[in-house]
Amino acid sequence: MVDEKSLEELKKKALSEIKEAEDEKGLEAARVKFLGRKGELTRILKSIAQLPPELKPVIGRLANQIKKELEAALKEAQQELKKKKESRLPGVDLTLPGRPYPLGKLHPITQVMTELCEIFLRMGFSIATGPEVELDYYNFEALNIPPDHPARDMQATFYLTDKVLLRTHTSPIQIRTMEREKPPLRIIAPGKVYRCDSDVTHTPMFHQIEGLMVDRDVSFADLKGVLSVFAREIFGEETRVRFRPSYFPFTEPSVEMDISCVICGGEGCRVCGQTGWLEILGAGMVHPNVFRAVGYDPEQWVGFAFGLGVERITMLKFGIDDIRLFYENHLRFLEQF
Ligand code: FA5
Repeated sequence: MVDEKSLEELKKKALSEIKEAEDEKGLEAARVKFLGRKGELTRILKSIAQLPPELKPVIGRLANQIKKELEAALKEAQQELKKKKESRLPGVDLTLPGRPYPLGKLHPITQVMTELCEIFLRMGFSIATGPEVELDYYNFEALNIPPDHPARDMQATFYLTDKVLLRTHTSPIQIRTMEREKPPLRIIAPGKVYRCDSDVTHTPMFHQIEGLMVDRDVSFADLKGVLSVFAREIFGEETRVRFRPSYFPFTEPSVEMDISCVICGGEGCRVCGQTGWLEILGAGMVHPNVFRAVGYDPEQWVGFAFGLGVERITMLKFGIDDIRLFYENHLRFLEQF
């Protein structure tokens, strides 16, 4: 016979099965089991008529109340399932953490170019540019290197025609700027240059930054001052630099500036050719013939110029012993900067 206790147990069982149903099929099975035509609670409700009269109202009321509770629980569970289904897109698990986006970065050469330019901008230089496909006149002749001059062999040149070439240095921008502007001036010219060269410290395309300062009383001491400040800013206060006499047809006197090799600490290695020093730039006082070529009076104007190799500086800064790594574009190399 049905009593209050067995009804409470039935309710407990039914509620827990409703709660545990994982999908609509499971929920429907629970409904049929307890509230279907032959369901456990339905059977009890039908048998109430046969109960002794004193039990009928108590059991009847309880059984009906449980029926309502189960119906409400079923409805609620159905809504929960629906909500879950809506938040789930096919094949997408929204509970997984997001994938990090790989961030792009500037190439190490671009980073160092920018840093170098900023140092000179702080010293009052402004930026000038020029074409990479250049006339022989600007790359050589106006720079005091006439045709057949042996100095042309210093820079293995890619010629496009007899008179047109890929610029071998940024120095033609000196000429183009002086043709355009009147002195005094103070410019830097960053850019790509090309030479038929390839080994651990040379690539066929590389970057230079040209510097040019022209005024009435510029001296060699100014040149040394500007370049020493630049070296200390980029490599640190304790950097050792040395100036060696050199030769460029467009400067007189000419020098090359070396920096103590940071790869071997000055001991000698394959990068510095066992000397302990690495050449990073060429410089000098502007040759009077260059001033004449652009129509400046060499009696009135003096100036200094320099041209530095950006790859060399980047190698020293980051301790890289093969220049070709910059242009092989392996992500494992590039991601370190
Ligand atoms: C010149 O190119 C002169 N125009 C520099 C100059 C400008 C002198 C103004 C005086 C006045 P040089 O050929 O030495 O000079 O090259 C300058 C720097 O470019 C070198 O110190 C070196 O750091 C770098 N360099 C030269 N060739 C290569 C190459 N193939 N790959 C990478 N860097 C190079």
